[in-house]
Amino acid sequence: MAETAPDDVNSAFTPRVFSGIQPSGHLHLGNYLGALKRFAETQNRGVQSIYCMVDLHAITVWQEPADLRHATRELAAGFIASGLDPARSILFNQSQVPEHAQLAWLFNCVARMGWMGRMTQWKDKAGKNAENASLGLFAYPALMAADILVYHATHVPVGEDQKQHLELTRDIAAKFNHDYGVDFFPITEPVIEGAATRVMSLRDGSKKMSKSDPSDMSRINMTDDAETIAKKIRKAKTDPEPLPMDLDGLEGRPEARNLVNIYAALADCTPEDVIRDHGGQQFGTFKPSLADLAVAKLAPISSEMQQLMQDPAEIDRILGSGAERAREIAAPILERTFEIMGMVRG
Ligand code: AQP
Repeated sequence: MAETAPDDVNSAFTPRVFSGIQPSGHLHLGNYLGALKRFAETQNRGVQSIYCMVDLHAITVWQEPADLRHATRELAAGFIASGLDPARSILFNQSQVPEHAQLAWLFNCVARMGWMGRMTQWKDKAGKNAENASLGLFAYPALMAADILVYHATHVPVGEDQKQHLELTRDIAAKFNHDYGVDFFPITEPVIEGAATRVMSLRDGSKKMSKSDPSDMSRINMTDDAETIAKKIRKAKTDPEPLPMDLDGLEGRPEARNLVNIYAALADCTPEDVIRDHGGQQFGTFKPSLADLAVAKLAPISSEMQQLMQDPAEIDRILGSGAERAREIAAPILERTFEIMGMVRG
């Protein structure tokens, strides 16, 4: 990870937060704890916040058009139900703001092939079949850099999995500034904090919880009902030992650590607090407590999402109005980028 930017590098920029989520499937607990919940907390601290359904990212792998449309609206509903207020934050759909794709092209000409080839997400998703992966999947991190820098965003709250892409965003900004002799783009700070920056699969403590995991039992979807949530937690993989009496005792026990971290993030406490209150318990006792907590926290969000989804036209209106506000910030920054690069703008 690139070193934290010295304060003076970003002092010329208004503090501004940007982040996005792909509408590539159902939202899950990892997206909620690693992203959505923290987005709402940031907004509530009064920082200018811009959040986006990154549909251009989603199509780097195949999406059925009807599913993409549904997932985009469902994701917007998830943002709002998790506490994002579209009047205070800017909430929109990436493809409605063409400046993202335009700046991404410019960054395709700044980023180096070698940088992209080293991205672990590219290697994981393209796997052994790189010849058949889309060009968009390879260039994904340059689009992500454009998403962030087209707003001169200074901070990006993300889960641990996005750390390397954020580092590349900083590299692109630094190379652009250096090549053109300007201090035009901020060196954006990743904000990766809290107990649930990497929520793991419920079936395998070494893999992150993910939309694309073929096993639905590996994740808790934000649309799961109470019974399904309880069943998935009951069946979550664990070891036969009780919970340890201190945090060191979680060493080498990734599944136990994952459940403790999930509990802490849902209860807004620390893993130490969870061990203090539940240390020594068998999973037969701890899992029902965790299931009750998860249902209590997620059920209101899921029912609000369902309610919002009854009125897709209203969701589209919210996204359209967010896109207009987003363009007011993005358009002049893109225009200035063209000028710096020497394009004649008439
Ligand atoms: N397991 C996770 N724990 C914590 N945070 C997570 N995030 C994703 N998974 C976890 C965070 O959610 C935000 C949006 O992620 P995304 O949907 O844009 O991309 P992703 O990371 O690729 O999510 P998935 O679920 O793993 O999707 P697929 O399976 O399609 O690749 C980001 O802030 C991410 O850090």
